[in-house]
Amino acid sequence: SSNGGLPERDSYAKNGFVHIKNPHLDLLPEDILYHFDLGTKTHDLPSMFGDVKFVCVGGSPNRMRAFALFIHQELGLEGDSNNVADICAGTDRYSMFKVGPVLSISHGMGIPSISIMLHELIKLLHHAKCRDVTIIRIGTSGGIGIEPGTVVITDVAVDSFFRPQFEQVVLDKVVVRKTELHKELAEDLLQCSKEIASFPTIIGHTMCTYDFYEGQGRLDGALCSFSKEEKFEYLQRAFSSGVRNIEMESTVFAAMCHLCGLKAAVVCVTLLNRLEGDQISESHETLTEYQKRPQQLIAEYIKKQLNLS
Ligand code: DUR
Repeated sequence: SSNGGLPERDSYAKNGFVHIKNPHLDLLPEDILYHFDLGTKTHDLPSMFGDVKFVCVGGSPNRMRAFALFIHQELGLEGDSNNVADICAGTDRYSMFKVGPVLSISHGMGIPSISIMLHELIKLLHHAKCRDVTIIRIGTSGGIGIEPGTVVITDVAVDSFFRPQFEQVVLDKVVVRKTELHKELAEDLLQCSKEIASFPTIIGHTMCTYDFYEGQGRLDGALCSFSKEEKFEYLQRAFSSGVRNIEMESTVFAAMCHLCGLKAAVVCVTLLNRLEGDQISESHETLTEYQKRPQQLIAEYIKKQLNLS
């Protein structure tokens, strides 16, 4: 083979480049990544981002800044780690930080928000000619039948009907896309967690919904149109089908990364056990500690990949 005997990448990008499945894009004289406040005419994207190998995304701008600072420390990089600048400072939609080969970006809450970010991120990686990029969502979630603080590595992202698919409305048609994630990457991450071993980590299905309250069977929203019994019956059925946590971004993340040939994983900590309640009532300190767990796991994985540990 032409790639030095390495295994074929199957659906993963040829030559390691991302796939841009849009014939119209080449016709643009300039591509403005509006929500990042970046563009192909205004910024030298290859020199800014060409060396990126790991992209980590998560909901909150502050958490993704904290992750960038943490990675800076962990990789033992030069310079003032307190001085990591927001590349997207020109917009308050998303925040972006770069430390060596690691890009850390916030995506907000929910499918529409992460989807907009991913369109522009994938185009950015394309314009910058990045190769062999691994992308990981590090997030929070509600657990089903597992101890709060458990980290769930997603094998398959499923929708509210427990189907491994994402439905995108395109014009007035529904396009159904697979929500496959990278199996080997999930296994490698689980192996890393065994080496750290300071918190429980499992592999399981992740359910992705369009809402935090009624959409996740919560009884404590402003609206609730079902009984307590119906809630438990639904969550039990989710558990029986293999779902271990619920969040709001994984299906579209898996679908888009898969189509564009990015090696992708979803790693979320559970903030509560939904069979015990709906409100997130742990102390601020406990929640902060929980949210560091996916970061520690990914830092370990990145160090291993870079031969730093
Ligand atoms: N999240 C949930 N459900 C939970 C806990 C966390 O969806 O029970 C995730 C998804 C969303 C944000 O981005 O965190 C909502 O708090």
